[in-house]
Amino acid sequence: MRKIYQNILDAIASKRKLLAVLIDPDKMDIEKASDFMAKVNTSIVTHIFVGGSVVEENDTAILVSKIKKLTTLPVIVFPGDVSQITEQADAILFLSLISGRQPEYLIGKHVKAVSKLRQIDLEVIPTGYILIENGKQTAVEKVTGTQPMSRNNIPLVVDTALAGEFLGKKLIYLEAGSGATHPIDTIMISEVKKTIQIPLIVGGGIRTKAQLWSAYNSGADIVVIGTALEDDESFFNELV
Ligand code: 1GP
Repeated sequence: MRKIYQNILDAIASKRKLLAVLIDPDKMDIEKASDFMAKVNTSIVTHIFVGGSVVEENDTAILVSKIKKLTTLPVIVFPGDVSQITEQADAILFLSLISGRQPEYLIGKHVKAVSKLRQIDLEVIPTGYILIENGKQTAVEKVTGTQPMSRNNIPLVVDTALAGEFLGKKLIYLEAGSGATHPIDTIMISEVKKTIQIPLIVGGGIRTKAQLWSAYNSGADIVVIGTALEDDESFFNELV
């Protein structure tokens, strides 16, 4: 079944906004997964992203397998590394870090991933991943050794997103970084959205319902929330 991307397109065509909760296997206590997923299932969350910058081998597979038993929502690998690919999931964001100039994160790890991907039935969704500076160094910067793009140079970010689309990416992900101090600026979201035809994901530093709605109103098709729900599960009460 390769329907995750098509379902995203269908949702956008019918003007439905999508919300992904990001679960980091390194931070989620597997014993608490049932309670967490019960809250996810009664909220407006539409997708589960699983991944992290630094995750122990097999932790992603164990967590995804557990989550799949606890929800009918699609589970998508958002990998920090090749080792996080697991056939238990429904799809993978095949991320190319197009804000950076590090060959390993533009094509190197992708080649390494193929031997695993060709053996399993995982929907592969090519994604242009754009890291924007947010006031503090993010895990993505440290792990990848790349610089984020300036949040003040919106034209360059717009051109980068469109270059990603021209390269054949199916999604663009504007990322402020996990736990970002400043979420992606609303003007940047709207300028990118105006320019690209493919769906737009926005994540990093979104902690309130107001920030969520301003991302949607600016043009985000999918918003990703991780830290805010990890830190305070009562935030789910606002997402029903
Ligand atoms: C990080 O965009 C995601 O990759 C989510 O960020 O943890 O800040 O919500 P937060």
